[in-house]
Amino acid sequence: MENELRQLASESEKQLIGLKDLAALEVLKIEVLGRKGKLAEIMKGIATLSVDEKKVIGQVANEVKAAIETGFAAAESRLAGAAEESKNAAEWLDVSLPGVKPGVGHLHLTTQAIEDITNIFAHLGFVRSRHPEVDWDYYAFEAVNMPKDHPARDDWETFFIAGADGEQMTGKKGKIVLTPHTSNGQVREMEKGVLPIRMVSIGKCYRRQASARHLPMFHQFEGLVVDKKSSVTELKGVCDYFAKSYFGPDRVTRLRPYHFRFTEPSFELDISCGVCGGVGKIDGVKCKLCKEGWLELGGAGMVHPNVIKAGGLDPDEYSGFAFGWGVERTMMMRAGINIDDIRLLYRDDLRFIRQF
Ligand code: FA5
Repeated sequence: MENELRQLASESEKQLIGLKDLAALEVLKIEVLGRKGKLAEIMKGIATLSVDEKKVIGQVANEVKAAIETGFAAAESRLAGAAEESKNAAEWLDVSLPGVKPGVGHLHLTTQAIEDITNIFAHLGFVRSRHPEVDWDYYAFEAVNMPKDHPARDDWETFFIAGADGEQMTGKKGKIVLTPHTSNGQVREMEKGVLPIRMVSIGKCYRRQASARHLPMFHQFEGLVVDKKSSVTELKGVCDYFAKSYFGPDRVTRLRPYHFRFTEPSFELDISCGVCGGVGKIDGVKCKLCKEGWLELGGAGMVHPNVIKAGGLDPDEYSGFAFGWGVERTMMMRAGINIDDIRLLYRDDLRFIRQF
């Protein structure tokens, strides 16, 4: 029996040396030291021994058990160390290597233009304001002197909003529309009752139009000044300041007589062409961009007395001027941004967007 015990000790010592991992060690441990393991099997025989033999064998058995357990503990710490080392090797990380930089985007060129425009007008004391994109047709038309059924409304090719029943939605101030111009903000701003007004309202506008020069959704910036005294000279000064700040100090503007229902007198504002310098020709050949030296920026004029009245003010006491220009068209005119189809701006083509 003593031999059996000593043999078990040397056998398990050899087996422990050959073990590859902790899982195999666990299996061997149950096989040798488990309740029904080899050591327990040998120990069963002790019951058949005499008292003296029991003393001797009992002592040998204790020594062998302690030796085997020490062997297992040593093997366990060796295998655990090896496991830790191979895990570290697999997960090794050189923290001194430069990291992978996440891509950083930039503002869309329309957003850049809106920021530039806001800042230029802020220098003149214009405060940015916002007015609804979904509005009653009262503010988009009637309030700005375009009565119901007036044919001029057709120029604003408007989207009307239908309810779930498919019928036109109406509210307390008329039909609900997607506002086709930012001029809906004129009377809304006056209704706030804070005077004098120096507002620049920049927002989205919607029209049933789509072509190389027309977007169904575009942005306008609407300037409105209402004060006790205001003049065409001031309007021209503001236009010049904007043109020089946004396009460059060499650019000049001109006001060309026009007609809008909400301004009187009304103008179209032109800006001298940046390509031919306002001459209309380059080396005797017609300028391809402007053909005649000027590019159209948008509408402007002195606020019509009926609009002042609609805003709850007395036109004998207050007057003002207003202008409304397209953000996209203005931005496209700026030197370096010559694109031949305005719809490119919103096609989400990153090859295009990343250029600006
Ligand atoms: C108006 O919308 C007037 N409310 C402007 C105004 C305001 C005049 C205040 C006087 C006083 P118009 O329809 O011309 O005007 O549009 C103004 C500008 O918006 C145009 O010059 C153009 O730059 C831009 N625009 C108009 N329709 C589109 C479109 N479908 N896509 C892109 N830009 C457009």
